[in-house]
Amino acid sequence: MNGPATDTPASAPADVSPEALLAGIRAARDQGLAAVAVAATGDELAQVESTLFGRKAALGQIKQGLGSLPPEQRAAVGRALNEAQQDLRAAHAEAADELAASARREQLQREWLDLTETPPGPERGHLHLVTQTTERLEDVFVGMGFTVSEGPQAETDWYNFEALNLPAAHPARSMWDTLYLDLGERTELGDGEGGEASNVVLRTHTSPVQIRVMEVQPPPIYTICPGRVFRRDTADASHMPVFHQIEGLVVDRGISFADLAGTLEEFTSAYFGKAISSRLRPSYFPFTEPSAEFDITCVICEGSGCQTCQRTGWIELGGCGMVHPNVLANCGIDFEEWTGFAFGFGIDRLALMRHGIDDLRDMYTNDIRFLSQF
Ligand code: FA5
Repeated sequence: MNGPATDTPASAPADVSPEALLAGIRAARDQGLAAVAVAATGDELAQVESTLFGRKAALGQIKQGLGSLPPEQRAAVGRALNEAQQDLRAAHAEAADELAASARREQLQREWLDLTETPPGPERGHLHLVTQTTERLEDVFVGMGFTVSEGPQAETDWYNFEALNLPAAHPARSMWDTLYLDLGERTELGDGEGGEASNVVLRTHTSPVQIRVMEVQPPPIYTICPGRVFRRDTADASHMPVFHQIEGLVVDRGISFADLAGTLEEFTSAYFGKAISSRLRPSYFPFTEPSAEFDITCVICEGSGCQTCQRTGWIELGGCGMVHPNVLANCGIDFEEWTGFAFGFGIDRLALMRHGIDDLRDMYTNDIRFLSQF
């Protein structure tokens, strides 16, 4: 493409008669318009601009010669000079607009994306590993006769702690570093038995759903409560501040610790296969008595001992125990007639173990290369 026609700018005429100056102005204007017309890029136009309006511009030099004209001739030449300059400025501005618009059109063409395009077969999206795990757990428990219950993620102090036999001064509250919500003027969550609005927390476990179920459903109760929970934990390989738990609750006549152990064993082999079994270790939870930790055979080494299970052959999955009589009483259930058990474990850690994932955080960085493996 030809470069801009500015290589030989019109120069100021040596003759400074009005006629000569007017002729010089016309020549400079025509040459300038031609240069603007052939500038094909923003850079070329910028070059033309400095030639037309810079210090050495032809019209500028002619202007300097105006002073030597007699005053009565100066006005006409000056007017012609201004008009020529205005013509050049207008042509330059129009060319600049056109070049910018065409650069934008080219950029859009280059960067055009078809957002309706779907990637071919195997790259299609699928459920997140944690959702898949939750759905599988639900299937296993529903197959064992459990229903599925849900509760709110923002809970009052009553549901998250007090009804679960954790009164305000109970030292066990320190087991869950809690995130409290500032609701300002809103009080609807804090009304009634649920406590004050300022005592609304992001639930620290799924156990409050037990209370909500027992409040409205008379026994017998066989239910599981999966859901998202929140703690003031710093993210590391085995902790997240937002994670998922699944709670199990059974309340019926004559329920014993043996039923709890049998249910957890049944679940373990249904979910992990026959090679994996469960065991209970004495522990403490304020809402169950007696309480236990629920371990399963290490899924990595199948019990022979490895780094993941710290050579014990077992991995801790969650907590469990017989529902404390105070908890049954808080929900209006006669603990002389009914007994029950409850358990709760972390879904994210369960998925981690089942798939031999090293670091819990990998599940939440949303790297498609990681997620597409599951
Ligand atoms: C509880 O939350 C009890 N509500 C469980 C329970 C229910 C006991 C019913 C008795 C009866 P714990 O704080 O241990 O217990 O948490 C249970 C499980 O949640 C842990 O075993 C672990 O698998 C998981 N978990 C706890 N903190 C985190 C975290 N920060 N990130 C991921 N998983 C976690």
